[in-house]
Amino acid sequence: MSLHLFRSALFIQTLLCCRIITMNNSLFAHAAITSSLQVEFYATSCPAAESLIQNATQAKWNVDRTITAGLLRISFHDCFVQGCDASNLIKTTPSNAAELDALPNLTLHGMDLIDTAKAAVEEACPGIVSCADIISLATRDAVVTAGGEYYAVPTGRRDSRVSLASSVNLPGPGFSVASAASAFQGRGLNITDMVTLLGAHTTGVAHCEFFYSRLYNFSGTGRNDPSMAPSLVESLKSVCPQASTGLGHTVALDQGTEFDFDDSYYKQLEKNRGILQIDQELTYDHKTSRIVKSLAGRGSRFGTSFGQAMVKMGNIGVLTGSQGEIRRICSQIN
Ligand code: HEM
Ligand SMILES: *[C@@H]1O[C@H](CO)[C@@H](O)[C@H](O)[C@H]1NC(C)=O
Ligand SMILES: *[C@@H]1O[C@H](CO)[C@@H](O)[C@H](O)[C@H]1NC(C)=O
Ligand SMILES: *[C@@H]1O[C@H](CO)[C@@H](O)[C@H](O)[C@H]1NC(C)=O
Ligand SMILES: *[C@@H]1O[C@H](CO)[C@@H](O)[C@H](O)[C@H]1NC(C)=O
Ligand SMILES: CC(=O)N[C@H]1CO[C@H](CO)[C@@H](O)[C@@H]1O
Repeated sequence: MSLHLFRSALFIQTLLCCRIITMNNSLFAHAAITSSLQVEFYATSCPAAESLIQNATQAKWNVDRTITAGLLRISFHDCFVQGCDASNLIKTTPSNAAELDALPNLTLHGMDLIDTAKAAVEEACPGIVSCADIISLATRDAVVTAGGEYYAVPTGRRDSRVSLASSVNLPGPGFSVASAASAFQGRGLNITDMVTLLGAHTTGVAHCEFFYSRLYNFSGTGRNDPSMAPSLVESLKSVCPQASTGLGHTVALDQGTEFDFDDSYYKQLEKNRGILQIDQELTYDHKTSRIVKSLAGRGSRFGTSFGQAMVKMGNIGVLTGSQGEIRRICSQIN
């Protein structure tokens, strides 16, 4: 049996963190097409905004290079749940279990920078710049600071007044390529967009819990995932011992250049050195393997393509005009 057939047989392996996608696909696809965001939306209403956000991001990065990964993951979780409306920054209150209460949030970080940047723009121009736009702009700035290519970020998003733990419905690390692709499709993102956006795994880390079964009991076989390079299996086992429980330690998602925003993630996949099952699976699925090859290869267009895909993701379900609000504090509805 070919490795490909073997792998596609395992299909959806849901970890505790992730429920199966049940979302109404037409909901998000519509919003993605009708976006009315524009580059430099704040040019007259708050001309210093982008520079203030960039400076705050740079200052943070100077002391903490993990901020790039933190922001990228915040962007992904924001846009994929109810649209890019900063709904995942809201703290839970006694009367509302917000998105942050859902299990996939557990390891989100970087919200402190959003608060710092928000405080700076509120001082310059109160009540003008949304938290949702700050997420998008700071993420771009952090990508550029880490060596990625610049892309202009369309803005004009407004912040949601709703955040519900029960609406968190993200693809999980054990999803097959096909099920992950359908989660992206439901938000108006095609399979090329998905492979390109997963390139964000060129930076940041994963906790042992999310790839543990690939080391010790891959799809119930009692053995490691045969598609993982044996040397990587050994080194990951030493970081994630079999007896450990809970989230445990972390390893770099890109075993090449952890903090550089580059195409090394795809090169590692080509060497069977992907960390999450969904990462490695991209090289085995016939729809995605060629995309990985081209992003890993000479003349890779990853730099430019990533920015374009981020702009596309940034359109999902946005609130504009008089919808929602401009939050005064990003972690609280006004
Ligand atoms: C099928 C889609 C995806 C799945 C299943 C997935 C899954 C995961 C998992 C399980 C982790 C490890 C979390 C932890 O241990 O703390 C992770 C980390 C990360 N993900 Fe994804 N991800 C997906 C797509 C994306 C996208 C589209 C982006 C951004 C554009 C992204 C950005 C990141 C980053 C930067 C990290 C590292 C976070 C950190 O170091 O704090 N992911 N992802
Ligand atoms: C899904 O969206 C369609 C089109 O907007 C709508 O007619 C249908 O009722 C929705 N289904 C659910 C389960 O929300
Ligand atoms: C951002 O930092 C640069 C370089 O230090 C500085 O010239 C610029 O004025 C800062 N931007 C704002 C809006 O303060
Ligand atoms: C996916 O969308 C991108 C950007 O919108 C487009 O350039 C590309 O041709 C599409 N790819 C597929 C496979 O549909
Ligand atoms: C591996 O997983 C299978 C299926 O979930 C389970 O029945 C088996 O006990 C596990 N083996 C070990 C060694 O944990
Ligand atoms: C950062 C954050 O708010 N994390 C929350 C994620 O969800 C868990 C469990 O529901 C909460 O206990 C955390 O506080």
